[in-house]
Amino acid sequence: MSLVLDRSRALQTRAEALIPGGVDSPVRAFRAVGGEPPFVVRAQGAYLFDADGNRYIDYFGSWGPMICGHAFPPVIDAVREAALHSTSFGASTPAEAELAQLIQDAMPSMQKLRFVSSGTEAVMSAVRVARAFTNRKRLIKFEGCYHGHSDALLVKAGSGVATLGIPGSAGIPPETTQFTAALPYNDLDAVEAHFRTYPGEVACVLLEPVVGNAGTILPDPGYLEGLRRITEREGALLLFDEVMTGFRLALGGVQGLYGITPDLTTLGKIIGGGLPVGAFGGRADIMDQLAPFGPVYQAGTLSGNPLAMAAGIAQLTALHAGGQAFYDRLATTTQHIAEGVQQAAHQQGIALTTNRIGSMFTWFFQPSSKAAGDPVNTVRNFHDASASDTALFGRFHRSMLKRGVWLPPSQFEAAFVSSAHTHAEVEATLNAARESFAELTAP
Ligand code: KE4
Repeated sequence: MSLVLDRSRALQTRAEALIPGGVDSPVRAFRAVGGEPPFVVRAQGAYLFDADGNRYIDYFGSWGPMICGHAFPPVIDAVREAALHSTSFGASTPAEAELAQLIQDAMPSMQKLRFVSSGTEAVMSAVRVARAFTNRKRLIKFEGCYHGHSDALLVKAGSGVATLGIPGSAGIPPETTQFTAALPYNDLDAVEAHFRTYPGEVACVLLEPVVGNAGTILPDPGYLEGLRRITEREGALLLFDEVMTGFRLALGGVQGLYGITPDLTTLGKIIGGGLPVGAFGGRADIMDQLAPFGPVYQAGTLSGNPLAMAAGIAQLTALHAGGQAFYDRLATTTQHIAEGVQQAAHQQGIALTTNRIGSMFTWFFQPSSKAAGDPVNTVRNFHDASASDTALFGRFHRSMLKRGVWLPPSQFEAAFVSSAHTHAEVEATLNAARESFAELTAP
């Protein structure tokens, strides 16, 4: 069985002549999994369709935004209607405060917030305001966490940096990252030690409260509470980067699930309904440091873009209406998919363990340290994740792709399920996995 990708191959050749690697974001190039990336021409519900007419069940959902499935009618209608009135004004619009209210209703810690056009911008801006508010320089991040590609944060990052094995990145002077410490996730002692070494110098501790960019990794019981306690004691700010988890795991994000109030939060992906939106926000006394009234400069031509606001309002309105029942259904579908494949792997002698929470999951190709019955969430940090057999993951990815299942093209990414994934997609995915495992173990 092989995939016909003739038109995608020709499109790749054309793209590479104009765009580095033929991609606008490195992870799309399939470097970590091998094979040729299909070029997508349209998507609907749980499905992607490529230039050669192949159909795939989508498990990366534009890397998170498509929680309601592709071409979600309320989003499409809202964007179509907004576009009739022009596509950008560079002036304030009613929609910005409307979307901000939908966010604040779900995450009351975001007393004030500002929209930007990407998650990278959101985290970069939040770090700047944290440094200004505390008058401190040092940052603590965690290995495997990815917070976008701003210079100071590309230190032992996850996602594409981990995928491509880039230690940081070229082009970033060491002077820029000298104040950024990357500590092991789920290790409070390491955080305590850093504060002992640099008392009064740490502006903020930032993390993905549930990690997605090393694959899915959950906080140990007490970990987030410990970070909150330490940062409060030390006068440092706690920044939850919920660009991926915001509105993904619950209406109130990880901070709502775990009952932790961060000082700052960053969002993206879902709040834009697939259009370019990021947001950063938190305590009003911190956010009021921002221009035009405060001393911290931050700006953006397309920040609060009317089409992006319309898409975000439509998607978040649907999520608010769906409530907990929406997220419960997502979690149930995800459990069937993640655990069904886990079981098939065990039955067919493939070493695989699953980390899963809500509609995020990752199959790590490594032995499960738990009994086969409950092989969930045994990978606790990036070091654990790095022990995975990435070559085997690559073979699995290629095998599933030709069977019409498109997984995120990296062991160090989270997979996502949408409300458009139904029993039919679950069964098709399990069948494809069983056939793929048989192929991987064939003599
Ligand atoms: P963007 O600048 O890509 O919109 O957001 C950066 C970002 C910040 N924080 C978190 C927790 C994120 O997950 C991201 C971006 N996530 C990756 C996927 N793991 C984006 C995919 C890509 O780089 O193409």
